[in-house]
Amino acid sequence: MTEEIKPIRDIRDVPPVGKTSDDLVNGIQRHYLRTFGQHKPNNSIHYKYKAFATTIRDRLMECWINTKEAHEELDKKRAYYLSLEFLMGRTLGNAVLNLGLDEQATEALHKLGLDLEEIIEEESDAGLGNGGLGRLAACFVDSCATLQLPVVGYGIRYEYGMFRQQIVDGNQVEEPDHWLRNGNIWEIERPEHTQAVQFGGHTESFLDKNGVRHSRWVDTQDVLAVPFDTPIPGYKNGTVNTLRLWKSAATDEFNLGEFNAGSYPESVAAKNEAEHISMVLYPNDASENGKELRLRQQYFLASASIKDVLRQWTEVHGSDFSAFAEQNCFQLNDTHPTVSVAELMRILMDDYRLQWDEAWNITKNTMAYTNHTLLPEALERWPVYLFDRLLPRLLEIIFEINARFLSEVANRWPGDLERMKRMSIIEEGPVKQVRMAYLALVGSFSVNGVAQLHSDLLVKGLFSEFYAMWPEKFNNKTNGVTQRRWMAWCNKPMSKLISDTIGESWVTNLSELRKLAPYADDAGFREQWAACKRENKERLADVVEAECGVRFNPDAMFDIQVKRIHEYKRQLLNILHVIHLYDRIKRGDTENWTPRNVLIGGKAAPGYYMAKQIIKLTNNVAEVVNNDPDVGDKLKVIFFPNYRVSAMELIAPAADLSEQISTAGKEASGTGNMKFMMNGALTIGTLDGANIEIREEVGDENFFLFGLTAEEVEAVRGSYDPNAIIKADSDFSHVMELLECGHFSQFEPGLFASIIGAIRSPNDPWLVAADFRSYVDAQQQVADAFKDQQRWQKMSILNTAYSGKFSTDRTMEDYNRDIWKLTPVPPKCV
Ligand code: T68
Repeated sequence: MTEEIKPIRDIRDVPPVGKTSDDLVNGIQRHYLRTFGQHKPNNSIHYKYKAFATTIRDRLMECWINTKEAHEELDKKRAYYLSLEFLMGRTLGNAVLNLGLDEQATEALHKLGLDLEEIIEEESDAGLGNGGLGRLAACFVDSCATLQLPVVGYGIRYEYGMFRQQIVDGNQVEEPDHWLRNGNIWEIERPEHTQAVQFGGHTESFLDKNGVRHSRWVDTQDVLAVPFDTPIPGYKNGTVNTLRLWKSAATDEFNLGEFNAGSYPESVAAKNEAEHISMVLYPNDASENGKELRLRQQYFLASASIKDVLRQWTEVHGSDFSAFAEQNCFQLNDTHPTVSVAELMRILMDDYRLQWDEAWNITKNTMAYTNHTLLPEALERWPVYLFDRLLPRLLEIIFEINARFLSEVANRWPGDLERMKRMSIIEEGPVKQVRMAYLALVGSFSVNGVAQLHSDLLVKGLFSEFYAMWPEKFNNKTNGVTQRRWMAWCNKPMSKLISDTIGESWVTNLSELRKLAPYADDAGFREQWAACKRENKERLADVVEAECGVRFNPDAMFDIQVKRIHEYKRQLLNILHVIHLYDRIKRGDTENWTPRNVLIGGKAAPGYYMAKQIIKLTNNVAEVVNNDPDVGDKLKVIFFPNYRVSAMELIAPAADLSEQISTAGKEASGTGNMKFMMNGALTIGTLDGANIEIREEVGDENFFLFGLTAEEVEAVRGSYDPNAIIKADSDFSHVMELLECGHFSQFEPGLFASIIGAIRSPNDPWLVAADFRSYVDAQQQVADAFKDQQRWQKMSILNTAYSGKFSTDRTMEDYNRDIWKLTPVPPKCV
């Protein structure tokens, strides 16, 4: 008797996994026993987390396969989001939410004596990003899946993500973030799609058999790029998109080819060099430091991702690239993956023998570039010598792109050599540099900023000469955040109240929140709203007490500034205000006082001295304020350590006041501002980045505005006299006296000299002193408004109600309408 053999051909031949709580219980038990080999009950949460997460992952697999098949079969246009950073945070809770398994999961875990929140806490954050730019990429892929857009995220699978921040004696200490230590349930290795990436070597030119001249890149040292895929579920729609992250690995030749048998240990050690590429995320959010490893990372991502896309293309279309640009779009997340422009040219010409013009037409109609900063020091440049050593063939191509581009400039502005110098992709000087932003501008069909003001300033300033040449390339795409994570998941009490009041459609159509506006006038609703906020504040207060040993009174205002520590973001201005409040308390000026809890959090780049000083100052001020019996509950201050995505999930829902106080014209957009607004916080802010649009949406009367405008900031330079400002303002003088007499550094006099010097410097680019008075006055308006809780709750409700614009669903629709032009693809047979 021969048994019938049933090969696994299709996921649909396998019985589907059920979605009842009992199905989940069975799944958890089965994985606990059979996948993880656990049989005795024990106290460790580790395997319970893994068994549960695997059970949830099972429910994504069919949809993942169905989505991929639909994309392949339809063979429609696709977009690729190329980003050195994807700041995903935790995956489990979001997967449960998007699968619509919230209730069943809670019930299943309850039946097993487990608690969902406790299990969720076991997961490490995937901290593969610095801040806004990386988190934006994570929100984008979430929204693309919800909109069923065929978009793949491509990034690097860093072994170590953003460092863990410890505070020791008030100072930041960085600890490596080995986030993969306990494994990662969510990734699936795809060794079959490994790509080789070349480095080093040199170029040769040769004639083919038809006598046509070509180039090739030879004697290279190759590194393997191994893809790991993470599922990105849409919200209750059967779509599961893919985030593909590359890990570097040594090739076999790396070990054997270059070393003789006598130096085996050395040859194995050489593996390291290859494996270093994906080892660690660079923790600088603004200024680049020109490190070779960083350029290796950038090319590694660009090359592996483009090859992966071309592999899929040629499987279907062979070497016919005539429709490639119509069907593919690469969105470059800042200049970091911009070497892609040259890499696509190289492959099309050297591997597929396309002529320059043909390859260039494809390339420049395929690439789109997003800029995230106006700070000139953050614009990437790479030394030509480094490019030449690491990527000689790419440098040749960049030179050729530049030569052709400059001849266009010369045709347009004959004889204007200075303009050519300014616009050249290659910057002349003692060390020649490749200007990556210019390469991106020349090589893309679309260039966008991330908020209206930012996009306007780009075309007026930094990129004005390119705008004069190609005005049609430039556009704005105001940022957003995903309301699934930043409301539905992280703020359960408010989400429930909102859904009970206006229905659930806001989860996929955030503008529906407008329907809440009339309820702002309903006292009963305001009371319920306040109760939600209070519950969230209590939850945060408990964590703050456990982490920092300071008790926040949940009735006091929660005044919050969390973001990377940077001078332009002006955490210092916030601290000056805190010192001013402290000074008032000490002077007995506390009539009609509004008690506040001030929370500041964020990481400083490890080499950024001033940012680290600001952390130390915050901690020292907190120490004095929190331990002064005269102060009591009137004012508490803490520095929240190790700020990260999962911390924000706790913090945003608990905020009353959102601090968005950057020097106008410096913050490209901000996205934390949007999370706070959505969660019913009021903003105190400058006319900077997306604050402007937030204020437009919610109305002037529901926003606390202060400070110079971007234009005034530019105008004040040259005549700025901070010492005169301080002298003329007795509140400010008191604050400076406290700082300067060493009140917050009693055992280390002079500790804050550099901060004091920066505030008093006529060259302070961030104009802290210029905005002090207007900030303190606006803070007084905030305090007065908070006293009137009816009014405050009304404003809070309206902030949520008018936050609809700031969903990444809207942002992605904008990108798709103007740049990508993709057709949504529903998965096969849902
Ligand atoms: C941020 N940029 C902007 N950069 O500062 C912020 N940079 O205004 C904006 O909202 C956000 O991008 C999203 O558009 C960053 O976060 C980086 O993190 C970064 C990382 C490496 C190198 C340079």
